[in-house]
Amino acid sequence: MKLLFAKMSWVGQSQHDVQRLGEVFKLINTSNSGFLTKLEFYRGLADSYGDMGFTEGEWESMFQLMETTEDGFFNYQSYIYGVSAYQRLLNEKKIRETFQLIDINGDGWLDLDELRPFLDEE
Ligand SMILES: [Ca+2]
Repeated sequence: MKLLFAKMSWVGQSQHDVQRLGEVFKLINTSNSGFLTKLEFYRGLADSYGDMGFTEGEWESMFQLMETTEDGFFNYQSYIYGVSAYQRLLNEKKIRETFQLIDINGDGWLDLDELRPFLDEE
C-alpha cells in the first residue's frame, strides 16, 4: 500500500497550501483594511512571492470561487473559502484520477487483482 499512500500525500500538502496562502493574504493586505481586490493581490504576489507554484489559470479558478463585493473586494474569510474550495476540487479530481488508474478494467470497482500490485509492495 506504500505506493498508494505516496500517491495520496497531496491531501496533507493541500492543507499546508491553504495555511500558506492564508499567511500571504495577511502579508499582502498591508493597509489592514481586511479587504483586497484581485489586482492588489496579484500585485502583492508578484512583488514578494512570485506565482507560489500556481499558474495564472489556477489563481483565476480560486478567485472565481471567492465571494466579492460589487467593486471586486474580497475579505480574508472569502479568500480562505475560495482557496479551500479550490484545493478540495483538486483533491477530488486527483482521487478520481488515482482510482481510475487502479481500476484497470474500468468497471468502477477495485478488485483484488487490481490492488495486488500495491499490496505486494509490503
Ligand atoms: Ca475494476
